[in-house]
Amino acid sequence: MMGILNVTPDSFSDGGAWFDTERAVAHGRAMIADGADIVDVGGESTRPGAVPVPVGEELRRVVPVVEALAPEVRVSIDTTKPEVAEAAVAAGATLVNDVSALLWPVAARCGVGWVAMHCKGTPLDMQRAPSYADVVGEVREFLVDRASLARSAGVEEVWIDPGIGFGKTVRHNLELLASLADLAGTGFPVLVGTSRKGFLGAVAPSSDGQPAPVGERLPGSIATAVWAMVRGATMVRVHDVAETVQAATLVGPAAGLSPRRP
Ligand code: HH2
Repeated sequence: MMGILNVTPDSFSDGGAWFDTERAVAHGRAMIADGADIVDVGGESTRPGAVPVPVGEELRRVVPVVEALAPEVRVSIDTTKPEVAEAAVAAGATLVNDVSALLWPVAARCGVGWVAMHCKGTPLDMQRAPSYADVVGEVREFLVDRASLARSAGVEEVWIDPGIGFGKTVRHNLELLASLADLAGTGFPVLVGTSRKGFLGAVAPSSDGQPAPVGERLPGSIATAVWAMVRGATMVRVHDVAETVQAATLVGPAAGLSPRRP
């Protein structure tokens, strides 16, 4: 289980909640207590339309939080900037979570793991009519290509992630979730992040018929996280660690999941 720690003022679901360093560290510790195996620290929102954060500001947000948590839990750094990835590794992070899928040379140089996530476009433009001839095939081909490059460059631990909500329509997200076994079949461990994302609210609207707002997406977040695990994801990236751990603990034995992976 990867717990999400957004040290940002503007993340789509919890912007501002953990922007202060002390509050962020306390929330990281709470997620450890709830069962997070990895805490994923990010200092820049990737929500649709998000404007990039200057490198100095991103460093200021994440480095003290990584430093504080790294002695207590495995920390990943959610960034697309080489300078931030390197500084976070120096502060104790051992995994680079990269939504641009371009930072494998940094992971190779630093001797840490790397997550290649698929994104069509950039957060600024990714939701402007994304289209694919074959979303599952194209995402798989892209990820295997990047993951193989990383392996050849010497990165030993390489994860792949379909990038739910990143340049995808609701239908694309559902097709990718339905075909996770396909990604798992590549042999690379799969990470999936559906937590609180917009497609959950679109598929299962509120009682007034409107898309369910962020605060009403916990059931869908848990259901899709458990689904992902059952269909082959080795790790899920979630905001609500305790709730997802409880669901996985219940479903796990019936589905033949091992309690903690990796
Ligand atoms: N989703 C988000 C951010 N980083 N990394 C991976 N590997 N997979 C994901 O699905 C993923 C990710 C978006 O969620 P969140 O961090 O909660 O929001 P924001 O980008 O607005 O901070």
